[in-house]
Amino acid sequence: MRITALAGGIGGARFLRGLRDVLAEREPGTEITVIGNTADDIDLFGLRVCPDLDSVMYTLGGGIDPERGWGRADEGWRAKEELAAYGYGPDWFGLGDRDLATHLIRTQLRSAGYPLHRITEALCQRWQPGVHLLPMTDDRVETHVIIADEQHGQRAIHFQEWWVRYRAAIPALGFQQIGAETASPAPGVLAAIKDADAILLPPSNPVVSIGAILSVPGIRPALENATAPVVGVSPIIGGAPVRGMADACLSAIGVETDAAAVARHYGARATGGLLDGWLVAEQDSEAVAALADEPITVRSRPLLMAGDQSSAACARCAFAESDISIRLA
Ligand code: FO1
Repeated sequence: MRITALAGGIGGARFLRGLRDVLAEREPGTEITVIGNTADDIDLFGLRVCPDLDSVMYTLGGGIDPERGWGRADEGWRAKEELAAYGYGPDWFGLGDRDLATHLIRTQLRSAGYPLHRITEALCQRWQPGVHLLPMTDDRVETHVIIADEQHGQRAIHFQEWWVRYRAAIPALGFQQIGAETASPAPGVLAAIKDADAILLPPSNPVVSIGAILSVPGIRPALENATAPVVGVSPIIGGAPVRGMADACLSAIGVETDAAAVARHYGARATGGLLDGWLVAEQDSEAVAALADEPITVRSRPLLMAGDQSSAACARCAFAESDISIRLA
């Protein structure tokens, strides 16, 4: 069986680890392809940092710091301290000593002309994540956040500055995926969608993660025309994002922070959107009734992931117990 998932960072990575473990037990031999968001990527200190690809690679490869959900376990910060001692910024983005090795290798291979999908493949040789991790594109696409500016009315800052430096506390007037209009899906991305037996939208940020992946020309139409059912998992539980600040992103695009509103934002495949199935947390079971008029199979399941076991349970719900999985069987 072939499963394809679009994923952002921390929440998506934890879900995918659960999915991989559930499928290894229930559907041995299943191939999982992850199309990773690269619009969070940033150039810092001359290095190319790919946060969402690295969160998936480290989380599934066993190298992640479990509390942070990003960067390496058992990390040191000597290089960061030294940069700060030189007064060499930015100091708001922490590059750990172990994590630096990944960015040094990626930057060196990039300078040698290797495309990001090949570099990601090379880095995954060490981590063996148990999925085929693909960047959404080999081209440069970056999410920039439009904020108010006293002098110029509006200005754009890099997503990471908004997210990490300002903790998304500055109201976002909009998001732009810079470069998306001329980007192409990375080799293998469209085939992974076309050949999938099931396509999953994990509980990643619908705007700056899933939305960024959909901004790459060709990817949204491929999903709309895919033969496989598309099942999404709500990133909103009890009216709030499980982690991260998806509410700050959703409000910026005029979408309510609730499980039904996000499903409507993705749309039903039968009416030109993306979803055949939508899983909401038991705390949001009212979303099942709220979406009754949408041609989407909606189920409420225990989705809250805390620790490895529950992310496996969440994935089990997302795949093995929904009506969609029965159609898949
Ligand atoms: N997130 C933070 O909140 N603070 C940081 O200093 C930080 C550093 C960092 C370094 C490498 C990396 O791969 C991720 C890092 N992140 C940090 C997380 C990152 O901002 C988010 O994982 C994604 O961009 C959003 O999903």
